Amino acid sequence: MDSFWNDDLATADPEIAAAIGNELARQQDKIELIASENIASKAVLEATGSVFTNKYAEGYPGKRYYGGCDYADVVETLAIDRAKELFGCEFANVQPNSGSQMNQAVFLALLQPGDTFMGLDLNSGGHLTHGSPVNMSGKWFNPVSYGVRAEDELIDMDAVAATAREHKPKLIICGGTAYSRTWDFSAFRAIADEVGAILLCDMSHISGLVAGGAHPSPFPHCDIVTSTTHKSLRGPRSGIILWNDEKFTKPLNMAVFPGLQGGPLMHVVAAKAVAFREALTPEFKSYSHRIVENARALAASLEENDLRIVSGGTDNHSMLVDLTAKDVTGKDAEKGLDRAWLTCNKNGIPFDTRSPFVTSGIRLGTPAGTTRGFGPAEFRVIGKLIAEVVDGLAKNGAEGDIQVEESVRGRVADLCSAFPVYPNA
Ligand code: DSN
Repeated sequence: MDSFWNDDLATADPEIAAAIGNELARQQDKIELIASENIASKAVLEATGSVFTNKYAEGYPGKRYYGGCDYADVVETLAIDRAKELFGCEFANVQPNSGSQMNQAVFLALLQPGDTFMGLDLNSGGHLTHGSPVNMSGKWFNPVSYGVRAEDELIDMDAVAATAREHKPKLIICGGTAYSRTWDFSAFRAIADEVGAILLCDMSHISGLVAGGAHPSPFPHCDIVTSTTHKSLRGPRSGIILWNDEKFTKPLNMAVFPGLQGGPLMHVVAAKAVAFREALTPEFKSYSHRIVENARALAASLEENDLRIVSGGTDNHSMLVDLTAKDVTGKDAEKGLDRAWLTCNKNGIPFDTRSPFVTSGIRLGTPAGTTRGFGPAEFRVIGKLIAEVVDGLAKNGAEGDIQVEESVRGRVADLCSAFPVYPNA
């Protein structure tokens, strides 16, 4: 028998093993503030790395194109049942490989090329797949965007209604990647009903909050709900589609397979089932509320330290920090904070005059820090540390203040050792 079957990774491939070890150390030693990232449980990681990697299971439970799918059926059926229970809906497709593919499946199922749809503008916090001109959604369909108001940086529902009346979209998408306020799903429903549109919520960012009751549910208002599973929901890197009306079942299932995908990633489907089970627990409910409490503490601390939060605060897990008054770019802030072991991403702010490669803001989120155990006290400290680094950049330009960054690294190290990631790894 070839020995490679039984070698562990360190023996079989020391270079990849070393990179994985270094990534674990990075996640342990730096504070993760990217709003779309999290730290999945060991059980989720174990399922993701399981022998289901080896299995083809094209089709759906009970109707496969391959033999040997008994246990694939078990995990997919559990994943479907748990997703339905978690989000209180009638139907679920747990096969989409990613957020982009879940949204593509909705387009393939319900629209024809050239059809008009509405989504939140990327510059106001939308997503590439909601109509960006560089994405298939913007190239093959006719997107009409809505945005936030200049005065308060909140979604202008009157403008959404006026745009919908003018363009009569077939589909309206609510949900985004950098909008920190509560979505008014019933207001979107009223507009969709008035113009005869299907209403899709892409709740990827907030699905963990919805699961735990820390953000209102898009059901029953939305016809279809999509979500990635690795953000606040804390599962494996993947996507799901949920709905209530049976008329969508065949088109959506056919769009995922065979429309877009072949064999589902059954190891990831198994991990999704594990994550949904975790999210059904009272502990997860408490976690989801702590994410929001921590985000409010972080936003308040940043404001106390002279940094402006877009829209004046947050209702969810995330916030955009406007660095315009400091004359610091998002690009320099991301780099300076990384040097200080605080990981985040540069992000355009509403009406940003800088390019997406530079930007005037950073996006911050609390799901990962909350998972490792940080509470409001720690997030208040983190807000102060961020402000110190940004002030160093404001004073010295892109290279920042070396001494301040060194001092921040020390305080980050203290926080990270007090709240370890995978403590027994
Ligand atoms: N890239 C994700 C995010 O960071 O929000 C969205 O797909």
